[in-house]
Amino acid sequence: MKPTQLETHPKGSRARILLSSVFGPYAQDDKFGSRAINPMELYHNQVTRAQGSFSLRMFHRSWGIMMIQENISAPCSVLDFPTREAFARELTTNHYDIVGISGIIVNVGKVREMCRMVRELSPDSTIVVGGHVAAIPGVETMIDADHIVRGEGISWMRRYLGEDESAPIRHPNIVSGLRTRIMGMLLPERKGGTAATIIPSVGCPMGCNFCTTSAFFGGKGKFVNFYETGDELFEVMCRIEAELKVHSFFVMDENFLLHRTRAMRLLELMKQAGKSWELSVFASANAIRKYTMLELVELGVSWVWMGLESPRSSYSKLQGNNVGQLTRELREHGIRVQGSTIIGLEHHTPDNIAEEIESAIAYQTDFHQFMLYTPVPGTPLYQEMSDQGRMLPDVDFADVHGQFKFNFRHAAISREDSKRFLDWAFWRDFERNGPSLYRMCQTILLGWRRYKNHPDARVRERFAREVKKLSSAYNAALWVMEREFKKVNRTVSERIHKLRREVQKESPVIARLTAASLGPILLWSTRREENRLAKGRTYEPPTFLERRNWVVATETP
Ligand code: B12
Ligand code: SF4
Repeated sequence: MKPTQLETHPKGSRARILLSSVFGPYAQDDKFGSRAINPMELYHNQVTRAQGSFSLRMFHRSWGIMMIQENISAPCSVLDFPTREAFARELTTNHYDIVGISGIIVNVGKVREMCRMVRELSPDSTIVVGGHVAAIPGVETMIDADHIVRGEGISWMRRYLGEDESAPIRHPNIVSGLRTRIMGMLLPERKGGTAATIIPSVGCPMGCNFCTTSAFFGGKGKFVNFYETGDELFEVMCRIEAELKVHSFFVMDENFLLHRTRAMRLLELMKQAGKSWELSVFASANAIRKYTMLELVELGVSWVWMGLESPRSSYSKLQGNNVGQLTRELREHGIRVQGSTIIGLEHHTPDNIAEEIESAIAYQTDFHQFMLYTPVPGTPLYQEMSDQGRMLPDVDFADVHGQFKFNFRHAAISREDSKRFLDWAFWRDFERNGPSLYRMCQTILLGWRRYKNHPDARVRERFAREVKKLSSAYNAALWVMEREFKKVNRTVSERIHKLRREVQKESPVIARLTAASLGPILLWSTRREENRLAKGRTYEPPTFLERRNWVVATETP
């Protein structure tokens, strides 16, 4: 390791840089730390994983390295989701002065292997490792890197290249998801069909004790804003709207609504310009409560990811909030809710855990993530558990992702039982509430009925867009879900039937026609998918290689 005082790279902005995510395949067990239960898929990994062919499957690019690439003037390649062979090929077919590797804690084995490969195949390269993997105490002794970067990476890389680290942040055009698949159908990827990702900031000032993103970017009271004002954000969104032809944004900010001044200014500008945008946001209950439902609807909030930690826990983000009522209200206003529940909080015991899970499920959120309470290196919780001698010594970092078993000694629940309770929570939510796609359809209908005659044309337009999908493709999906869910829970199947009838009232001809024409095809693909999944089919993201400032590099050796 080099001394902590950072020296600028001798070539400065002329240095050639490779930024890579860790290698796949991911959804399999291997010696580098891939795990079959930890695929590179957000929903199937931790939200809809028990929903069989109804699980929402999609991939997301590695946005951290895309952001860094966009904000440096050095010639830079981004290699996303490589195989080991593709990484080796890139190292040997091009000469790189700097190789940056991005990983999170579960990936430490892969980061180690990639550092080894760089030393062997490109020995003159400087190795820089960033992302959450850097939070592991003593990581310097686990991997052979020259620099290990903790926290925000754009400013670090700019500093290392001798560039202006406080220059405005340029936002890359990011299509939020790719290769989306549901009920055995791969959705077509047409321009503008998928939301764009916007990253206004990293970190969260709430500082919940288990939260790794908050801790990594400074902890309680701290975060890094890329765009301070609503004006800056609006400008970025307008540009991306025009370039990607989108009107829907996935706002990747741990607690977007917490920054009310910025959000309200954004709303003002959206109104002035007549923007009928849809925003998917992460927000804590206390932040959501800073807004009226109408403000949220006008701002285009159509999907909220919200922690539902047990009412008996002491997290300040929940203080004074009746989360059940809030969830109901949001859905009644057409806002899809993705709840997040932690299994294995300090007060959980084998006697009360089922009841706690049942009450979380009773909120009837559209989507529900369950995660094990997990002390992750770098967080206050990890420190506390280490101080108390409660961390289990032999747990592989590849298994510390909250979807397997406890990595610490819980006061009342065993490691084996932690997995049983977690798996049961996913199953029970599916069995009692039905597929998330069906719940989403319910929320869309509620929103449409409430706002279809709203005086603001932007709001009407947004709900009209949503209901169009509901009465066509989604209605065909409802037809299939109603049939297939009889095997799981007849009562839910009847509820789906009722919803379908309601949808048909809104759009009698189209809804009937699509159910009759598309329904049987979807039924066939759903059953085919069930068979494939039963035989162990998994999905992997494609590899991306993107170069920036590359021509300049070849002209100025
Ligand atoms: C999108 C996402 C994913 C995507 C995959 C993205 C990908 N292509 O790898 C999906 C959904 C598939 C995913 C999966 C998982 N994820 Co995830 N994911 C995220 C999420 C929501 C956003 C990441 C992001 O883009 N952030 C915005 C960018 C700008 O920030 P950033 O990536 O941290 O990058 C900055 C710095 O870290 C740094 N940096 C990053 N890379 C590099 C490289 C270099 C060279 C340098 C210098 C700097 C640097 O600079 C960047 C700019 O400041 C984060 C939460 C969050 N808010 O960050 C969780 C998060 C990263 N995921 C996490 C986890 C645990 C997982 C899973 C294990 C799932 C699970 N069970 O929870 C799996 C693992 C998958 C696998 N097999 O590897 C944790 C990581 C915890 C940890 N301490 O390691 C996070 C922090 C969520 C959380 N709070 O628990 N994830
Ligand atoms: S409110 Fe959410 S994002 Fe913020 S610190 Fe707590 S868990 Fe993390």
